[in-house]
Amino acid sequence: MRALKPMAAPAAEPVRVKAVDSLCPYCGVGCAVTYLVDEARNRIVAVEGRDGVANEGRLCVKGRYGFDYATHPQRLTRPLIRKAGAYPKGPLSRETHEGRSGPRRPGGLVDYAEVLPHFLEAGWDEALDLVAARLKALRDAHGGDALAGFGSAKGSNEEAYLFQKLIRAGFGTNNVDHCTRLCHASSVAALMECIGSGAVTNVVRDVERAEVALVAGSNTTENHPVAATFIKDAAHNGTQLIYINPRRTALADHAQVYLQNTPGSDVPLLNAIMHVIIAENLHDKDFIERRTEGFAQLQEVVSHYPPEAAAGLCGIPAERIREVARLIGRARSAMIFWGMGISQHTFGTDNSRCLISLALLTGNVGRPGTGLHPLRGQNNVQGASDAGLIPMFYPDYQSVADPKVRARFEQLWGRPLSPKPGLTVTEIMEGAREGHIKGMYIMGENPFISDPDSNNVRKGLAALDFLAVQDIFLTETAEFADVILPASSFMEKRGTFTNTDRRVQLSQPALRLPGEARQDWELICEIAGRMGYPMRYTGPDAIFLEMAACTKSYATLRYEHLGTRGKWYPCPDPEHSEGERIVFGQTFPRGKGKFSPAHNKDAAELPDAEYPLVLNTGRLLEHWHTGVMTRRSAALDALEPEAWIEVNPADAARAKIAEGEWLRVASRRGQIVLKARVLDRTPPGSVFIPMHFREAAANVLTNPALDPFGKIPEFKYCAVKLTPLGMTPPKPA
Ligand SMILES: Nc1nc2c(c(=O)[nH]1)N[C@H]1C(S)=C(S)[C@@H](COP(=O)(O)OP(=O)(O)OC[C@H]3O[C@@H](n4cnc5c(=O)[nH]c(N)nc54)[C@H](O)[C@@H]3O)O[C@H]1N2
Ligand SMILES: Nc1nc2c(c(=O)[nH]1)N[C@H]1C(S)=C(S)[C@@H](COP(=O)(O)OP(=O)(O)OC[C@H]3O[C@@H](n4cnc5c(=O)[nH]c(N)nc54)[C@H](O)[C@@H]3O)O[C@H]1N2
Ligand code: SF4
Ligand SMILES: [Mo]
Repeated sequence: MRALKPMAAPAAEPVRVKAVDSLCPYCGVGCAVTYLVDEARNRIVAVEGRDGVANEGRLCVKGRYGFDYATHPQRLTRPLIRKAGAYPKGPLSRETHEGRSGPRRPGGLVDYAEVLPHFLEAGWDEALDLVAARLKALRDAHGGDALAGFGSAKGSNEEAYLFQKLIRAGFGTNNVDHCTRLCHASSVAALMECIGSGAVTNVVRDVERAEVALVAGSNTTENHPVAATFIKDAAHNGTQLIYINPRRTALADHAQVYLQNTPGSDVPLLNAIMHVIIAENLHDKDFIERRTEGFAQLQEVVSHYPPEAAAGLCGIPAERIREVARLIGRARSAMIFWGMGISQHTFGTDNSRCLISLALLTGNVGRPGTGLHPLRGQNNVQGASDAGLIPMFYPDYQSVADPKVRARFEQLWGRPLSPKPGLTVTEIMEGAREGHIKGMYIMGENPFISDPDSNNVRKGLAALDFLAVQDIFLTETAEFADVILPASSFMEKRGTFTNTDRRVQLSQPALRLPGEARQDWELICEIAGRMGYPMRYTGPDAIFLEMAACTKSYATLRYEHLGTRGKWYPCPDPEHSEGERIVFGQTFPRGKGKFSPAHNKDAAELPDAEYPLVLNTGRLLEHWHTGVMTRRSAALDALEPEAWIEVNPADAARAKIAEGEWLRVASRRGQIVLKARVLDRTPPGSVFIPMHFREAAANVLTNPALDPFGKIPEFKYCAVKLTPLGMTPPKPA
């Protein structure tokens, strides 16, 4: 026990606080924190960074001040059942989603007063029986493939493992997916194809040992802020930082070379860089010979991209391309990081293939200060994928279509399993619209706001015969639900979480559950049992043991050895080792690394006379995705309280748009209203909208067109037009 003055209370009396060593609940950096908890009031009073391997005491504003969502008065505390006849389903407070956005509700939260009257509070047995009975009836009448589940990268490995097990063994379908589909699915598709593993090869902090670091399509300072501090430190200590992003975000200020390329032009830019490296004989012939295949194909494709030709496509002068190629080609070690600006395109897999080719071409894998690092987003998106929350894979990326693998899992789980790979997030929503997906269980995701083309998602969610949502708040998605199950937040649970570095770390409960809310893992088991598939565990450690037994990369990990600092997987020695910081020094999981060259392609929807601007969407430091958590955090909400759109000064002048003016933004799919910020960070011809604000949700506008390999939507590119509406807030229509 430590004595500490609480942040908020004006008490003169010191409050007794307990220190709980755990993790930050937000991003994939996986910072280690200590929560200082007032146990009597069940409140976190302060957060301190601790000596985690990923953060060494450092925290960003979310880790430090974003904890209070967990004790927000709107936490769900009792199960809710939709009243008979409370239709039409869907956001009852629908100010945005049909173009009627505006300042009506500045807090930007679901209006509980408007929504709650459509639901009845229920007891646990009643709610769980209803969920199980309805899902079971749909399964028995239409087959398992009429059901689907979205699991959560905000939950632990144990929760992800149980969730996919319930869907596969209990529902009888592989229709289980999660937000990785909207995130790095294309990167993973390319990594699996080219090296045979989707996880990072080197940890973030290896950047300290890199001569060159290339960061592409990542707003690192806002989205992986603590990782960015290590990249910035390296840049100040001699690492040559190359930064590729059409939008000039803060990392550009620390880069040796900043390349502000045309949106969607990474393939021609990277091909031209590789063209120069080969032309100037800077490629690593020994590495190519020993460790790769397909070099001739790469050579052929990049021969079509001399810098002078590529310059016209990517907007970077030929001489600058040569400079960058020489920087990378001559470096003894170069490390590559990438984010959503690479992955979220209809050619996201091609973008990643080119980055992988660049690493293979220059022999930059498997050594200190080299490697491939797709920066993973959610605090447990790496772990949720490892645990099998993916429609085509059981845990550890073992194919559901492989009869031998399937037989093993049938034996382990005691049920016949479907040999058919399941549908992805976006395909499931389409299936709901078409009527062949009839029932869903959504845990810890908010697809109505996070999936592309909200007006179409609305049709899918509303068409379901039955929807159960398990969350900590009544989200926009939960407004469509038939049953809402109040679950545990990060602050209330114990479990393992795998960060972007493959570091498996243990969380500890800091708070007691509010009201009658229950642990996520228990709810999954309750539903399974009531559907006739008993799942019984004594706690998260027992679930972890079962998962580790069928997940090779976790096989040697045990709760009792993880300590307060966790371990990297793969971890050869259960007792002592830290795990592997760098992998693939000798060989790749697929044997040889494969060059998979790609030609330049256009985005699915290009600007034209009617919709002349390119829309780029993404994130802000202070907010988390659909805003459910961070807009309920007092400090974070105060820092970024409302929606805005970034417009380049040249476009603003042409359209006579003033700073702070209200704009209508329309695409072919919908329209929203928000305030203009005139800033030259976004290049002329493009605008940027943060995705966090439900009252002006970016996804009303976005294009659901998919990358053919990763099935990821084109969140980073569609065509929009702006209409200025003056300085006074427009009345909602
Ligand atoms: N504060 C905060 N942090 C987060 C999250 C959050 O919601 N809020 N979410 C987490 C999650 S799940 C994820 S996946 C990560 C995402 O982290 P990032 O990958 O940084 O994601 P985005 O903000 O979507 O931005 C990606 C960048 O790509 C750029 N870009 C757009 N088009 C192109 C292009 O054609 N080429 C190139 N080279 N760049 C382009 C954009 O301008 C933007 O700066 O963040 C994680 N961290
Ligand atoms: N336009 C546009 N759209 C995008 C993107 C973009 O860049 N642009 N990025 C995409 C990406 S990369 C991602 S990852 C997705 C994210 O999309 P989502 O995963 O749908 O977004 P979140 O807001 O993180 O939703 C998390 C939900 O989990 C709940 N939750 C939090 N903790 C717990 C818990 O412990 N238990 C339970 N049961 N629930 C919990 C929260 O209340 C919230 O409702 O968005 C995608 N959508
Ligand atoms: S960098 Fe990520 S994990 Fe670290 S404090 Fe910030 S949000 Fe949390
Ligand atoms: Mo993500």
